[in-house]
Amino acid sequence: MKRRSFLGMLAAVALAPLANAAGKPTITVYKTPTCGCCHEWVAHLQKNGFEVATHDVPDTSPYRKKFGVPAALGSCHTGVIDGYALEGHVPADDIRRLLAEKPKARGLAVPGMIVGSPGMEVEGTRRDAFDVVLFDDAGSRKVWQHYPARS
Ligand SMILES: [Cu+2]
Repeated sequence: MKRRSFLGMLAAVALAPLANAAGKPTITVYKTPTCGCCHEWVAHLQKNGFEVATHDVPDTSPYRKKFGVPAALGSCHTGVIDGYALEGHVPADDIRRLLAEKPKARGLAVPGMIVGSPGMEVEGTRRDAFDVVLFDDAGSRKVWQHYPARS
């Protein structure tokens, strides 16, 4: 076997847990059945190349607990991909960067419900400024990406 194809094979094996048969990374999302903005966030992810497996649950807080999302960073839905938690309206670009850089962390969160964040767009309305927060189990919080307000 040529060294090059062997390395290619290794890369394919390393990426396997990330991707489904179609080669798209899959995000598992826990949301309540009546959450409209959760649905819109899922649509945003799908539009941006992610496969999404949604689970309607009566309450998302047990999932936050299960996946290590602090209550203070809570929002309306909790997603999981490749061992990372995704809380709230996290933009697809930031998830892609998370999967590429693989920082030592528990996940990304956009706490609360920010007007103008992906899935929370209101036509004819501003976007509020918000931060995507990288958090870990030891209480560290870092700004992964800042989004300025937009009128
Ligand atoms: Cu929401």
